[in-house]
Amino acid sequence: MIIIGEKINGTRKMVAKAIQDRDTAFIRQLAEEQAKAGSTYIDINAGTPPAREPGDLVWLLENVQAACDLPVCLDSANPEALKACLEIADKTPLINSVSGEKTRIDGVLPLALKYRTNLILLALDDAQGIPETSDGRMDIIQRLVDLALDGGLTQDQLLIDPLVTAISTGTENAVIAFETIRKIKVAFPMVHITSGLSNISFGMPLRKIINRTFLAMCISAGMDSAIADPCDKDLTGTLLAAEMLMGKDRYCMNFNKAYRSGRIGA
Ligand code: THG
Repeated sequence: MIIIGEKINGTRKMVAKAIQDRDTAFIRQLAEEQAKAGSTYIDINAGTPPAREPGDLVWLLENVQAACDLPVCLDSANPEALKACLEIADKTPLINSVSGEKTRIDGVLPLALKYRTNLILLALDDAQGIPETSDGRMDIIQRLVDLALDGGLTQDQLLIDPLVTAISTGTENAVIAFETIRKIKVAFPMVHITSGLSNISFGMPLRKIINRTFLAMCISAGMDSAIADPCDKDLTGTLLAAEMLMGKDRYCMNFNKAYRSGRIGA
């Protein structure tokens, strides 16, 4: 599983304050704990206005690089901020993200191609927003994968986000995500599939139970990455159990190791 640790996100109040105050210790702590908990990438999202974002995102990147050995996931649509980070990143980042929107294709895709980064592709565009059907989402994904491969990236460098909408606003919304995941696996066997988990449960009680169950069901449909909090032991336990049950954990080694080291369990 490719785990993208989501905790350094400026939409969270504590992180916004740490960015404002340049609280280096706080950000380094978040990077370190997510690295220890098994992250593959550390997501950084400054969530600040465009004029401040390049400086803020570079500051976050410098602190993550000082705190751990993991590459970052650059969670920004701002070409200036992305470029500044790509110039100083010491490991190949993951760019989050390019969609079918013209501003992203013109402003972000060329940076991913130039720096040969890994790249998240989102199933939405200017004309349709997020399509209501899995076939509508596949049309956009097909176009974006073609652009990325024509530009020299490999399938293995791509993570596709089928995009998740709230179950409270549409009975079929999780099913559409499962269908999209299955179709991506058939069309592009070597790409990775990722998703955030919290959109599914907007407007519902007991959100963590819904998020965790959704994660297990996405993994069973073929998802092999998640944007999540790896320090959440219940969530990580569900993730490792689902992966093991899918036949992707030889001798149950990952699950047992995580249990023995205290990453999962009470
Ligand atoms: N797809 C892609 N990128 C994404 C998302 C996605 N980036 C942003 C987001 N979704 C994933 N990241 C986060 C980061 C933090 C939180 C949720 C998602 C979070 N939320 C708390 C909650 O939901 O309760 C509230 C905030 C807080 O703790 O203060 O922490 O889908 N490609």
